[in-house]
Amino acid sequence: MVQMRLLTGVPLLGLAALFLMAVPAAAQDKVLNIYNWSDYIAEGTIAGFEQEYGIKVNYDVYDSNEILEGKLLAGKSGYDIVVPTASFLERQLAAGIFAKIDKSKLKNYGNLDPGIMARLREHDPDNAHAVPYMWGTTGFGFNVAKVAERLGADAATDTWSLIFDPAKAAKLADCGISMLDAPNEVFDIARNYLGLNPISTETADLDKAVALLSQVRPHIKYYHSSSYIDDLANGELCVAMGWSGDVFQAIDDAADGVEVRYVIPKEGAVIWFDVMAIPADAPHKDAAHLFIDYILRPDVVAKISDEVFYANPNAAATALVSDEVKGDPAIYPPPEVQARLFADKAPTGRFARSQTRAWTKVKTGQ
Ligand code: N2P
Repeated sequence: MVQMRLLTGVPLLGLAALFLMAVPAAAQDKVLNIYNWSDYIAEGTIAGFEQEYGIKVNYDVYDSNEILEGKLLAGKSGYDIVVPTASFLERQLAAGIFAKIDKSKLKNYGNLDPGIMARLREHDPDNAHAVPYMWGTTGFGFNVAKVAERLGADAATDTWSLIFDPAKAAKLADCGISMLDAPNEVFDIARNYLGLNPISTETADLDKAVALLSQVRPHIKYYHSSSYIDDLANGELCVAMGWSGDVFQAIDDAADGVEVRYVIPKEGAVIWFDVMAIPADAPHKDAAHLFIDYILRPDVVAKISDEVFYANPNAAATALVSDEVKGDPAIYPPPEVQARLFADKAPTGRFARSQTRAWTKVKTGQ
């Protein structure tokens, strides 16, 4: 029927041309290409979507905003859904690489927490290009016994000095300190530790952060943004700068006799929001909207939070999230903890390039 109407409506097109257009159009929505962070979805989330909609999902993962950004800026990534951090999406919007979200296709959109949507408008005016997925903080995880052995049972563990004070880092180096390979956040945290504006774009402040990070570099086992989950769990690291839920996954997976804790340090930590967005050249935009609406279902997203230990932005889902997760002040921080959190911002232009170079210098020591 549809093809008949098309035939009469477009008399100039030959039958073959119509089929070439119509067949891929029908087939196209049977596939969805998702590019998401590693360790960031529940066991049955994708299978549940595939079953319900008859759409095959290709699911790839990354552990760095910079890697995602590189692919998006190169264009033709083939992805239909990507999950940048909102601060990164903000600078990527200028490149015109995202499609607008068609909210009329999202019947569950009203479940989103209005307070979080207001915060996101600072990155994405009118919430036009992004729907929040999960949010969390950047603090650190530590091995309780190993840190106590080296610093003393009474040593304070609620402070970034475990990583940034060279005397302490030297004592902890043998049991392993890791840092995220997430330059923007690491520099924000270093500037904040030094009492500077965490999102300063002053070269002098960047130089001070580089000096701090370079001083402790000899004590750092590695810079990586996902290996620390297993290594903390197995007792192969004793302090790991990391993302809240990932450290909680390590706590959950910890081997017998390994006790790991997550800390939002007293000096402060980054709060960030990861958002679902559709690349402007995404081949399957209808399927992408179906998937976003599926994630907006309270039961679907509550399961993800329960498994990956990140807070979700869905107000209607909170009642369904386990008490263990929603009752943990380091996952759903109450106001007094939120007061210690600061938002990140991805720099642009010349300063962004200086910061990228500075990071290479920190990591290589040159
Ligand atoms: C998931 C990490 C996502 C947090 N493993 C980074 N924004």
